[in-house]
Amino acid sequence: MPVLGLLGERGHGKASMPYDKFYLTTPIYYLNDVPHLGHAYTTVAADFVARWRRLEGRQVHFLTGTDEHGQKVARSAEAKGLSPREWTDQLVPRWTEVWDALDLSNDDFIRTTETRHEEPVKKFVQALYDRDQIYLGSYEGLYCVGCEAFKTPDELVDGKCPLHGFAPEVVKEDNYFFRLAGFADRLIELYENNPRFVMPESRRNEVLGKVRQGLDDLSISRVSFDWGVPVPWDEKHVIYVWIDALLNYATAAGYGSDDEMFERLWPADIHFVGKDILWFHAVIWPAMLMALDLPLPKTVFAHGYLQVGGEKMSKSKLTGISPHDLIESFGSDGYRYFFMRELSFGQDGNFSWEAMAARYNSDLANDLGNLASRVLSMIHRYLDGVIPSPPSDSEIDEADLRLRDTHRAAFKEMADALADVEIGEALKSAWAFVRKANAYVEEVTPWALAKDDAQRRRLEVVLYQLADALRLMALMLSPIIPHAAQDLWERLGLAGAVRQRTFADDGRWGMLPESSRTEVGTPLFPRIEAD
Ligand code: ME8
Repeated sequence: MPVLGLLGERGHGKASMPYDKFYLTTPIYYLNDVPHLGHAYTTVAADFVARWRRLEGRQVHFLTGTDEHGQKVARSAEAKGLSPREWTDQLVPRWTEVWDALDLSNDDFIRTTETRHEEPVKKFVQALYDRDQIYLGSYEGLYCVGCEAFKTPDELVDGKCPLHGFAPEVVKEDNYFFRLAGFADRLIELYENNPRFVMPESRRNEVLGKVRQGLDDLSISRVSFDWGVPVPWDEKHVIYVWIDALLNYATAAGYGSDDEMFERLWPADIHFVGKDILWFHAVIWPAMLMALDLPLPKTVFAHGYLQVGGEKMSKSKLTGISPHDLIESFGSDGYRYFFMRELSFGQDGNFSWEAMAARYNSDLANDLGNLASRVLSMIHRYLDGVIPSPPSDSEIDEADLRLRDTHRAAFKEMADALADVEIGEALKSAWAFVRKANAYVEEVTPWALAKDDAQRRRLEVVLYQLADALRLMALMLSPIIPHAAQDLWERLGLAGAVRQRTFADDGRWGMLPESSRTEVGTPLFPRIEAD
């Protein structure tokens, strides 16, 4: 992936920016309940990547939304004594308010009950039928409403679904089937020829191994309930909720309604999903697209599961803590940073209040927050809060060059890590720069320089460097801590929104304008006390 804007002070000026779209998605979440930490985990990760790509100068399209059809949602509505439509209409704001509180920058939010989705879904399924990719058959199987999927006996533990803890229901119906079995060879070829189609690699191997064992055709309609999109040629049936749901990625991009938009956005560059739903995204979804000769998404990235208190994921524990509780204590920046930094993105990971407070205090309050307040206070004390002129090449010494080199290396490592969706690694790299800037303060001791009039210009040079370092941090950290980054940007006397800048325009040293008026302000990240 080209890294636009990897420009040091010896940079080459503006990179020319071709139209370079980046379309990324989260799963669309079931509206059977309110969002929990697990849903927020995927969504924040996607937002981090979306914001980073925008700073790279790409035309980002970031989609999230809600999955509203099917038995799972219908039954939760029934339990509340509401129609599915009333229930989902009530629930959507509960999701969007959490996304707002977490500063999500999504460009679109799709609900599968919208006409812009339902009509194109019918078109897609009709096109499959017209190509003889769908036939009527009968099915007898075990259906888990929690997963909204049929289960084979070997997928059950003591007769129960291991993810949901209850026994699936026996279903016997006439269903329409999609000829999935016929796609096994093409899918294997896809995984073999495109190592990045399923990431990380361990997941790709899992999928490959399973598909090599062969595929069955897939039941794609249901007749026993009606909360769904009707099968266009046989309206007794509704389309299986997963077929309906997967299509959101295409319908939201204009499939079946806006050809010009679809042409521009499709295929998706990356679908972020949890490992629980990898099979649908890595097998069924590409087969559906192949069946209509449509381009395939470039990457499906399946991350691990978040656990609470070190125990195996339990839904009641996970839903016991709402994202709001954590945002209240740590702010949305603290929330975003913790989950992205602490957990290795591909693997399962743990949440605890203790770990979150420790990480917040060490990285945000100490490393970054203290650096900002020290630097801004010294500029206030020694230079009346005004940014001096940038140093010329001859005024730069070895210590200054090492700071700049650390920035360059950290930025490149961060960009490379994000291109590989190694989210925790990206933040580790960024913090190498933050820590180096703290070490530089100790090395150059501005307070000692301030005592010696002969060192006046040297004092200006080091404080300029430090203020400029804060500016570069605001830019490269704005995708993960957007509030604090904007705050820092403004305290440095910079105008406008840092999220609208680009690495190409602003990623070099020496771009902090002379005479900017800075402000010290309150701590960016007030320390959190242990209890
Ligand atoms: O599966 N840790 O929706 P869903 C990390 N509607 N992520 C978690 C998690 C955990 N403990 N629990 C949930 C559906 N997630 C379908 C998707 S897409 C076309 C249709 C996240 O509401 C993770 O991304 O059950 C997982 O894949 C998703 O929520 C499941 O959300």
